[in-house]
Amino acid sequence: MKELADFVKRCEDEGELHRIKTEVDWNLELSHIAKLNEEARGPALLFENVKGYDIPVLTSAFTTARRLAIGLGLPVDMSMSDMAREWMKATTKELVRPKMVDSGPVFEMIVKGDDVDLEAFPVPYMYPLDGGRFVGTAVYLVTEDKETGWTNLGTYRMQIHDRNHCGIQIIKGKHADFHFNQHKKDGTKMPAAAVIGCDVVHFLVSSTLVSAQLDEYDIISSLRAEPCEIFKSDLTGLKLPANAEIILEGWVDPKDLREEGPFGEYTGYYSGAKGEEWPKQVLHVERILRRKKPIFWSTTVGKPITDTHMIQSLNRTGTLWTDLENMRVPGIKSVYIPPESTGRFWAIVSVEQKYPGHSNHVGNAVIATTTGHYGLKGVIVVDHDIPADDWDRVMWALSVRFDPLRDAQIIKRGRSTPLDPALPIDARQITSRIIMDACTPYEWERKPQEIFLDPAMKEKVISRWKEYGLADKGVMPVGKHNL
Ligand SMILES: Cc1cc2nc3c(=O)[nH]c(=O)nc-3n(C[C@H](O)[C@H](O)[C@H](O)COP(=O)(O)O)c2cc1C
Ligand SMILES: [Mn+2]
Repeated sequence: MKELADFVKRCEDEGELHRIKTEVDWNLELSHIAKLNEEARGPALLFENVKGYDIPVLTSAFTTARRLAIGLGLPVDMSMSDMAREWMKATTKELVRPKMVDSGPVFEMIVKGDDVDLEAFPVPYMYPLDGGRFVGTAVYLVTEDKETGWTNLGTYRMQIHDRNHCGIQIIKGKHADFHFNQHKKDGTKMPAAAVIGCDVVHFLVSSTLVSAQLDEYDIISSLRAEPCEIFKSDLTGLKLPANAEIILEGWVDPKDLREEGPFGEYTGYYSGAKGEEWPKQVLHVERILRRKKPIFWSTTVGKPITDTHMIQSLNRTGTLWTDLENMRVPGIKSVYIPPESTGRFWAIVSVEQKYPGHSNHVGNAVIATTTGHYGLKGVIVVDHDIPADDWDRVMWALSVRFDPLRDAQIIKRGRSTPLDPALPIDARQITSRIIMDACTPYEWERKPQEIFLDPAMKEKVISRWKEYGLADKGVMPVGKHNL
């Protein structure tokens, strides 16, 4: 898969795409259709007739595990945790490097100077109290490190201010913030480009906590097991994807900071109310590279579960697992950051214990990783018989293997996210965390006796299952429970 249209086609082939041909307004209607569709776990949507525009809008691309699997080129019935395992495997080998090319479909149309108009695209207005139209949701910003030449891809929301300016919400400590600070120090403008629509893996990776100095193009190429095609821009000098739909190119002036938002965020609350947040960077768009007939990609945000939460769940589980693997923490069986936790606030890890305190080692390791040290509120560790993504059994473990006084540890200070509505609006830099160890202590000599079925009788019953007439009723003896 090389471009966004390849994903759309694969979804269509799998019955996972719906084309909306009736006229839809970009002003609230489009986002409300998408949100209600996502609540119902519906298909990806391609809005082909957006009022006033002849460019289609793609939403709900990744609302289900099935479509994430399609996007990653994995078997469609793979679970989120198993997909994250594949992610970990692909990114803990020697990384595949991108390939430099001279041109690509994104050069079909070049719009410059006074012709630049961000409202030429069918940008949705999403929630009633939003501060404007957000041109960047399924977007990534490309920036470069002045000292090391490291190229970074990061997904940061972008709001249209006017024809050729959009605000960017780069949260402190994000990689584009590192690059911005270099320019702020020198008083120079930062070259930057916003990419909207590309091979879908680009977006999965740009919204991922890949470690600093690691080039996201390498991760993209490694997940695809094929070099992605990039070119060096003659305008900004940045390395940009040749197969993108739309690229907004220009620069960020350290002196031009403006209010941005509010925006109905993935937490289920608005963020960026007037006067309540820090002023945000602005992309001055000098040139637009685009296809003649691009697909405009947008993601709904808001309350879980939308495709934003599914994306975060998958890619953060992937990077957390990669980090744990790189730390050589033994015995990890599965890892999961549930989309219900907005795809970021809670992690669950299953471990096969091999020494006293092993499960605690895992809990502490999680919160020391790049993913786990940022915004995470809690980690639940379970024994190896419980898959991390089997919530029913995780709750069982918290009920029968967990003693709060012994097994919970509160860590008082850690990096938070300014979007966390559980923290006071003027004190969102730091959060506490909890480690909940729901494993039976390894060192116990007398362990409680767990119930299992008689293995021979279980086999016999399964072999005679049809005779009992239960199969005809659609009841099959293969639950996920460890009986
Ligand atoms: C749909 C979506 C929107 C996001 N919006 C923002 C945002 O506005 N600001 C931000 O700092 N991070 C945002 N994130 C999270 C970042 O993309 C993520 O932290 C990523 O690691 C940033 O790239 P970096 O690590 O290279 O800085 C968003 C993620 C998703 C999936
Ligand atoms: Mn990065």
